[in-house]
Amino acid sequence: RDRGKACPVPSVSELVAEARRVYEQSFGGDGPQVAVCAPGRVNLIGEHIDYNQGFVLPMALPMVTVVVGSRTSGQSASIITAAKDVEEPRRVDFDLPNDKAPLSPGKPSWANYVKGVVQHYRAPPVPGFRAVIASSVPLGGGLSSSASLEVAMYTFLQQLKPDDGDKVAKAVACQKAEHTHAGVPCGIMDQFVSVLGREAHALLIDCRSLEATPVPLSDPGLVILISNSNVKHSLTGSEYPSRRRQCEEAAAILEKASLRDATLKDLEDAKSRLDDETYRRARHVIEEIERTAQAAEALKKGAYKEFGKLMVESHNSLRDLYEVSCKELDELVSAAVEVEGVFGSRMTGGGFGGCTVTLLQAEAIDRTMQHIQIRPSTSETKVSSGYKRHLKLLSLFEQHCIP
Ligand code: GAF
Repeated sequence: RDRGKACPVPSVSELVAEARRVYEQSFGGDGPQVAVCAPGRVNLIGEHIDYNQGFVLPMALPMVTVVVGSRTSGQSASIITAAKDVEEPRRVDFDLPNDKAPLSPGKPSWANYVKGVVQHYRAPPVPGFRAVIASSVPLGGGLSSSASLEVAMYTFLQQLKPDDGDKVAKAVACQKAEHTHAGVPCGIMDQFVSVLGREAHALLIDCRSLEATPVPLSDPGLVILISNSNVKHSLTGSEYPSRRRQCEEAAAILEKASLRDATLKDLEDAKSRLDDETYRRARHVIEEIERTAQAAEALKKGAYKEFGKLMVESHNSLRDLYEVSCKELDELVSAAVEVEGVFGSRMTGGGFGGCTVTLLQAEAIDRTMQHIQIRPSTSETKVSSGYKRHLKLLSLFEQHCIP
């Protein structure tokens, strides 16, 4: 594919057709009874803030994970992944958990997201099932491929055996699955927006109260561009947990329940009691929480220049203070902000690779993509006409079930 071109996102029906084909080939019979999907996300601002109980501003994407499948009469589950770039075995069979025998994580690692959701499903016991997964969310691209799999899987189980339908509790159960079965002590942002994201809106989430305010993003003159550095990130290493630990240590030294409660003055007063790294991590968090609140206000007013400036400040802070960026992400951001009509750009998600997100004027899209020489797997989400193409798709997220 040409460099500098956007790549098309497969539609939900294409993904369902692919999953259905694999299902029929592998399990035979009448084909799957149920098809569901859940979106990935891009975070506009508020990075590494959710586990510090502050504000984040993500939006759901037209890229989704699909699960198709059927209930079976047995006490076991069979799952196949048809997702791209999976290097481990694609099929896993396991016995369903009960009070005496919980489901432990194991190999292949992609199945741990599924097992975690089965373990934490809020209306146990889970009945027997067969399922196939397909996804258009790039794996390890920082766009929440794992949360979209967890939420799609949970939604699938709801179709087999309904729970009480509480959406926030659903997001929390999926987050728990990631903690216990994937070993990532993540915050709530990704699962929350995958469950509660709305079409043509970002979601300002208060990660302490778990209340969310939708912020409209439907200006036809505006485009959100996602650029993939093609550096694969993995949050299962030690960096993500160590950042989280440093934040907790800083909060304890500042005698606060979390860094959400700390001011810059609190931090400066305690500076002599913090090592330099912990100080810088805490400073990023305290300033980023403030930036996110300001950015949400700016977006509501259509003050895109101000929003863009805050995005760049956020990126610089993630690069210099929080140290979760990498050379490729820095280059994408520097290139993007050189283009006339670009408001701002930053890395998005956990970092160490993955994607950048850029806010720009719709008329600047071609020259921006050319200038930053987007890598082949880059894709574009237009909040204007391109996004509307996905309106139908996003309203499916609300039902979480494809007829
Ligand atoms: C990852 C985590 F899963 C989120 O909870 C969040 O902390 C994010 O990194 C950083 O903002 O996506």
